[in-house]
Amino acid sequence: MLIEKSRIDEANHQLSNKHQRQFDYVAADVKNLDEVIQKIQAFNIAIPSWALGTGGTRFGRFSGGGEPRTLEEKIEDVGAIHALNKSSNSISLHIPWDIPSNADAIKAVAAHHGLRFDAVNSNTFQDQKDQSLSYKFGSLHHSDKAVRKQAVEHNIEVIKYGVELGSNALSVWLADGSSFPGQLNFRNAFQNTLESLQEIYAALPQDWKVWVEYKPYEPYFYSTTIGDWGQSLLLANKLGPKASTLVDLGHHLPNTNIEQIVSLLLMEGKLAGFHFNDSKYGDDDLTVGSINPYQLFLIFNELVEGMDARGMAHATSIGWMIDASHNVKDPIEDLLQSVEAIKIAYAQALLVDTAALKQAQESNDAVAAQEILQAAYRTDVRPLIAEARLREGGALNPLGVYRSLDVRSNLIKERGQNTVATGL
Ligand code: RM4
Ligand code: MN
Ligand code: MN
Repeated sequence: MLIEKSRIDEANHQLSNKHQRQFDYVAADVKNLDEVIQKIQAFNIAIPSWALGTGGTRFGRFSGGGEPRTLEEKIEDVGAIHALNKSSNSISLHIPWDIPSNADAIKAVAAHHGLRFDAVNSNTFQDQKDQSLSYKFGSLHHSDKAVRKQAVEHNIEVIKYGVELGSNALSVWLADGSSFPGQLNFRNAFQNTLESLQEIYAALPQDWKVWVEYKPYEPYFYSTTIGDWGQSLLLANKLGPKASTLVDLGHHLPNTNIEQIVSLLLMEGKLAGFHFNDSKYGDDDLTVGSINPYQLFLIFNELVEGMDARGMAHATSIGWMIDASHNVKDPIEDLLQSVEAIKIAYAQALLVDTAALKQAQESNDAVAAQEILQAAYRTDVRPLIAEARLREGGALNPLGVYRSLDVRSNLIKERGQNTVATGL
């Protein structure tokens, strides 16, 4: 369903006075206001094609209806999100959940909504119907060379789809691991993974990158072959300059200092991409910022500081993507909330008084450091983000417009109550 610009303008008109009041209040204290707004305007977060349907757990799945039945319909949903928030201008495909049968036609649908294709993702954690060998005991790390070869070939095929769509990165997440002590020889598993990734690396086009994602557990519960950022970085360093590490916020054991990890990966020029979500316990894949928005801010503070130290463009030098699952909420509403939370944390990080913080660090003034960080974190930056959206032609209140236009009911009418989207 296309969201007409006139409906957005109408809704914005009604909120205009209130917005102006709130904007003026916060803007008065922002140094380099125009630069800050422009950076917020430029910052986009990719939407994964697998997150537009209802997610499930191993216990069940409760669909809210109107789920996209095809890749085209998924693109339409991302188009609706982007029309409202002007901050989600790309989509990331998971193959084979979403195979573009006609790349040109799919590209045209995406372009119609102002979208492009972000990183493509391979899937060697599930067996497909027509597949000859099983991934039950892993893929790129498998003890059997024939299974490794099948998984390598799948990744190379995913690159080919990506090339047709104009994407330029392959994102690899492996479920490979073990559930019981003694099941695996860790070194062999690592070496096999490295060799398989080397073959995939050799197939990357000139301007392509490969992003190596890590995860400490699940679906296997004793070991994961790429279990943490050290193992991912080790692989990326051995592979070469086109390889780097992808950080998924949910892929850390509780209380891990993720902001320190991103700081060091940036220092090494090895932070490739980001999967945003939030969690209380593990890879919960909850709405970004719903559990621990302060941690998200601290991560963004390191991201902004680290990217500035290397002269990197915030919006484009790292792949920003949501990787979440929606079991309870309407997926589109959940994604709108996630994008908003990311932009809030980013805007707050832009407000940190970096010169004062540096001084506090050099004089070991922990009190001042905390005051500086929390002054930025406690600023209500929502009017700045709304203003950036307005300047891009989006809605002052995306969620409000989505609800007042009753988009979900229309999608249910159009697609049906019991449709099932491919994905998680
Ligand atoms: C994994 C990981 C990957 C994602 C899959 C669906 O836990 O986060 O990035 O592609 O889930
Ligand atoms: Mn992920
Ligand atoms: Mn995950």
